[in-house]
This record gives sequence, C-alpha cells and structure tokens, in this order.
Amino acid sequence: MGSSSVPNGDIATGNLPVPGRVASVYSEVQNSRLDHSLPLPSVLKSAFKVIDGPPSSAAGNPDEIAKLFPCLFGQPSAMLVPGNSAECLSGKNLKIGVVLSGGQAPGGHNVISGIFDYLQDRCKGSTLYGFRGGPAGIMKCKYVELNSQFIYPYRNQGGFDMIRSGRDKIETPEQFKQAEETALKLDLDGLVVIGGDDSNTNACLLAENFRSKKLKTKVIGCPKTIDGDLKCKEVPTSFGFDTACKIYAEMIGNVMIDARSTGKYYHFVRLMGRAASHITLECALQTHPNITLIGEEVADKKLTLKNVTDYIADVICKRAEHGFNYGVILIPEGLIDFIPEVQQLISELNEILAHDNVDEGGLWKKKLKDQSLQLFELLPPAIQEQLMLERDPHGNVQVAKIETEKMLIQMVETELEKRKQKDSYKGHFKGQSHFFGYEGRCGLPSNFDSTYCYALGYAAGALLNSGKTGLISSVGNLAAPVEEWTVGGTALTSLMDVERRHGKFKPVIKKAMVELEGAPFKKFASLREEWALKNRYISPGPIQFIGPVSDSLSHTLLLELGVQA
Ligand code: FBP
Repeated sequence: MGSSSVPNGDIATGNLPVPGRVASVYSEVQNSRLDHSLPLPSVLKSAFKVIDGPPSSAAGNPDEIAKLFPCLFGQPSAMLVPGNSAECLSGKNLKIGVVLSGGQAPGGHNVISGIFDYLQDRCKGSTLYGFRGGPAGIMKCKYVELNSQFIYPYRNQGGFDMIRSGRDKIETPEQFKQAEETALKLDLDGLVVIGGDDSNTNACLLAENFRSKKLKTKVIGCPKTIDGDLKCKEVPTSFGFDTACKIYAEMIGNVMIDARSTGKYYHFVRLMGRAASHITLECALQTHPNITLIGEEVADKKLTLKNVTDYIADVICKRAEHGFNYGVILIPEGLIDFIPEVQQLISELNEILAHDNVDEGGLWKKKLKDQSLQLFELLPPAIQEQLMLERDPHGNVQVAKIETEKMLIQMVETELEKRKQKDSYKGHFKGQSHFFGYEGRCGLPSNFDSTYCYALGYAAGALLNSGKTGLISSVGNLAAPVEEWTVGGTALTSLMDVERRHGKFKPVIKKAMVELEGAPFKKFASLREEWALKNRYISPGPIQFIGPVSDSLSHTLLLELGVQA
C-alpha cells in the first residue's frame, strides 16, 4: 500500500475536503515508517478486562472540585488486566469521535490509529469520526469518517494534518449545547480528546456535562504536548516530548559543532515550551551546552534580568580566559515569564492593553509603576513591541513571539562592552540567535512516541468500550519492555485543582513544572559547571528508527522513573 493516496475529504458529511497526504511522494524513511509494526503492551494483545481502583480525590481543593463535578468526582481510576475473551470482545458497534486539540505533537496520528485498530480488532463494524480543526469541529459538527485507507498514509507520521487541530475551547453554555447536539446527531458512544492540560480539563467538563444531561456519550482524554508539562504519577509523560527534544537536540548538536569549528560565535538558542522548562532541561541533558537557563530556577531565586545577563557574561568572560570565544546557550521559551520584575511589567501591560488606548505619544506609559517603567525603557525596542503584541484568547502574552534570545544577546553585548572598558574582559563576542520551536512539533515520531501513542489510543478505545468516562488514558511502567507496560485510565478529576478567575472557581489540571528537587534538574545542576568551561558537547545526530539507540527514552523520563542515575 506504499503508494496509496488519501481520498480528499468526506463527501457524505458535506464538509470541505481536507487535502490528503499522498504516500507516493514520501521519502524512503517516511515510507519505511508506514508499515513499521508497533508492539502493544501484552495486556492489550490478548483478552483483557477493566477493573476499578479505589475512589479518587483531587490534586487540591477536593470540596470545590466535588461541587464542580458532582457526577464524576470521586470516581476510581481503571486498570486493564488479563481477562477472558468474552469480556473484551463486546460485539457492540460503537460510534466514536476523536479530536486533536492545541499545539501539534509527534504521535497524534498514532493515537488515532490506535483507537481505530482497537475498534477494528474488538468492536467490528464500529465507526470512527475525526472532528476537523480541533474542538471547533465538535461544536460545528465538522467531521470526517475515518477508514483504513484514510488513516494508512498517516501511520507513524508526524503532524496533525489527518484531521487538523485547533485551540478553541468549549466553555459557554451555548458551546456545550452545540457539543451535545453533535453527540446526539452522530449518536456518539464516545469521544476521545487528544490534548494538553487545558484540553483535558475541557474533556472532563464535557464528560460531566454529558453525564448530567444523561447522554450516552463518554469522554476519554489523552496526554499530548511537546512541552512535557502534563504528567503525574499515573501519566509519566505526555506524548511528543520525546520526539521534539530529540529533534532539537540534533539541531543543538549541529550548532555546537559549528561553534567549535569556527570558534567565533555564541549561539543563543531559545527552545519551545510555553511555561515549563522541561524541553530545555532535557536538551541540556542530551547535548551538554555551556549555559542553560531554567525558568523555574530563575523564579525560585527571584533573579532579575540583570542577574541573568551577568551570569551569562561571567561564563563568557571565564571561557575567554580559557581561550574559548564561542559557545552554546539554551534559553527556555517561557523564561521572560519567570523573571519576577518582567512578570510584574507584563501584568501591568495586560491591564493597560485590556482597558486603555495605547497612544503613540506614549502617555499610556505613565500608568506603569516606576520599576516597571524603568525595566520597559531598558528593553530593546523590538522586545518592547513584542510585549505589546496582541494577547492570546486567555489574555496572556504570546511568549513564542518574544525573541528573548535576541534580547539577551543585546544585553550581554552591552555588559561585555562595559567589562572591556574596565579591562575585565579581553575576549570577542558575536551572538547568533535561534528559535527552535515549530521545527520539533511535526517530525517523524520516535519509536517511543509511535508506540506510546498507539497504546494510548488502543487503551482509550478499550476504556470507552467498557463504558468509562472522565478518565485520561494512562500507560505506565515505561522503562520496562513494551510488553510489560501497564495500561489504564486515571480519573481526570483526581488531577484537578481550582484557580480563582473573575471571582469564580475554575477547575484546572495543574501544569507540571520542572522540580528543582527532582532527579533531572539535580543531575543537570551537578554537571553544569563542568559543561560551562570544558567543552563536553554531545551531538546526538538525527533520530534513529533502527539500531541500538532507536528505542531510547528521554533522560527526563529515565531519571524521573529512577532508572538512570
Ligand atoms: P500545547 O500545550 O497545546 O501542546 O502547545 C504547546 C506549544 O507548542 C508551546 O510550546 C508553544 O508556546 C505554543 O504551543 C505555540 O502555540 P501556537 O501553535 O498557537 O503558535
């Protein structure tokens, strides 16, 4: 089937066609991945049944979560265990919908393949609908019926283009009503929401809403985000993190060799990861850069922009003494948001932008507090402009658009100039800026992400088939061979806490930030001084799909699981 093409959209639904992929124009590597067979955890390979654990609580404020989720709060998590064949072959014809929500992450197509194959294997005659363009597809009832021919060219391939994604939220009563109408129209037994912390919170609200309205539609979430900040004991990692970090590590390794080859550049590399610095930390562990900034540490130590600049300049000066006028510096995308004085400035700017006209004469600046105004005036004009850009739908600064790496180059340059004049720096400095972000979100999924996603999807199918709702598909014991991976579903309400917004409690799945007491950060902290002055660069090269390292897991995961020291 290597040369098959995808039908353009689904005429039956009346939806606009999706330009499909044509496998005949795939590269040899892409083609070889199409038929790469995926191992399943052994519990999914033969007869299994679903058993319930003890009642659950919440990650914080259980009383408030109980009020927000009266139907679902306290429900147990579920585990798949070997059972008899009658229990797992329901014979039911299920109608299931699936949606991709939020930013792309390698492996999403395999979650869909996993759901599809589960239905083929265990519930013959079932239907899988793919909602197009994210949650808006549910609200507008835009879908495509997925069949094996449609899915095939996307197996083990990156991207979310099979059905595309979107960042809309289902939150108002009207939007919930639209979702109900779609569920009724398509007679849905279940819906799988593939998304990050916000999307899984939304999945749980949908599950609660459907249950309270006595709809038969059940909802299961799947943990997705390259940022790696949706994780807990039962959900050890979000998919996409592994592949994205391996792609960035290859690129970082390349600029390391470039730096060493010419000896004349400092490469300032900003890495994606909106809030948490997991990607930056993982890439540091994979490549050993000279300087790595971790946002959570910056916040913990309450560092100012000047402190951060001085730290970088100090290392550059010491390296110059050793004869190195080059290096590689990793910066997390969310850094700017972790610096307390910048946070203060941003929150004042948010208020001003929400309520005032920002006049060209700059009168609006009078509304800034003294300290914020001083900081604002200190920033390069390009960064000032980026801080004033349109906010995202949640009112937040779009950190992906703030070129922190360029700002730091300018600030470090100015600082080094001063030191030169005082004779305390005799080197030469030339910064090169990079942002590695979108490049990592749609690459060919690593063996780990391919297999993990397939198991997450297969498990989601099994959970829906056994009538479960409000759970997130959970696959564990990931350091063991795939056959020994555990499979189940964790109660979404058990991951939730509340935040007070506009005078009301809102449920949230708390983002998992880098823990400064956690094994990955501690390992990095124990090695960073050595990496700063002695060049210990590692250039891991491209992701391997066969051979000895092809199944390797991320350092973060291995360290968190206590498998790597
Ligand atoms: P998700 O949390 O939805 O997975 O998206 C994460 C992310 O890739 C961040 O790393 C980045 O800041 C953001 O998306 C970029 O968003 P957009 O795709 O809207 O530009």
